Amino acid sequence: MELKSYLLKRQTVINQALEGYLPGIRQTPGSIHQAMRYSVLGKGKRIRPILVLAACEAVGGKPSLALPAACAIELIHAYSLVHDDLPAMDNDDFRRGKPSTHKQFGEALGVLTGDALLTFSFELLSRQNHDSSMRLKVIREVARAIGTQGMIGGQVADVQAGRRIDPEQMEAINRKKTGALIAASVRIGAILGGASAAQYRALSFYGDRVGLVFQLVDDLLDNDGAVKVDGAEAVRRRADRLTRSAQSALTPLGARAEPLKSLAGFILTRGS
Ligand code: GRG
Repeated sequence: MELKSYLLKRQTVINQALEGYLPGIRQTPGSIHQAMRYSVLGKGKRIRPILVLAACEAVGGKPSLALPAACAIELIHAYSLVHDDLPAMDNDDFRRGKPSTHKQFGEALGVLTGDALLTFSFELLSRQNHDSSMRLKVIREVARAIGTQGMIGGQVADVQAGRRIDPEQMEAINRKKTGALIAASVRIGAILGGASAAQYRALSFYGDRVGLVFQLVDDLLDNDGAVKVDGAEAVRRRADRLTRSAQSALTPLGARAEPLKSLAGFILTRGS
């Protein structure tokens, strides 16, 4: 399949939906709505929402029904970036080729923008066209992935880690900090697509591995994290192995999982 045009099509749909969901700047208080739009719209690969739609598709669901949830995941990702860039965290002045949110709008609005994106993401998750038990499952899945057992927990462990960190600790941090949201993206796509128990298990396995690969590749690109602990060669080999095992897990899903298979390859070989 032609991944480039698939990605472009999905990115366009997601960007249009995000544009429509986010509150307009004329709505009071305009400043925060402007900062939310600034933080979300524009550049961004949209990997996580694309995974939501592709997982839904892989089990025979209609991707358009999973669009609000896919966008909610992107809002959560944007919130994590906005907060991660704050002076109290990584203190980054630039993000996606422009000044980071707190640099553009000030620190207080930076904190509030992250909070607002997170809050709004749950409103979107509750708004979907699915029955309430499915909605509840999705909300629980997302909340778990980004709470103290997931993204926040990983970030806390990262912030508090000493200089000497062993490979197991590193992997535990990666799994939670970045892997959990990616794995949850795949799982909620599966749930919204009406996955059977076996399909959900296969996609969970896939999501877990792809989530880890995402962070390993990030470390390879930045020459940081796992690369400092294990060396680039070992990290590259591990990422290759994990990708192959993620792709094998898709076999029972047949041709409908082709996009997910290509996406795993894209996550492994991406250059940014
Ligand atoms: C501060 C609540 C809080 C959480 C921080 C995920 C995270 C935890 C911080 C993000 C910082 C970071 C740059 C982590 C490395 C992996 C990562 C999330 C990279 C950026 O994701 P991409 O490549 O970015 O999907 P785009 O811009 O394409 O959306």
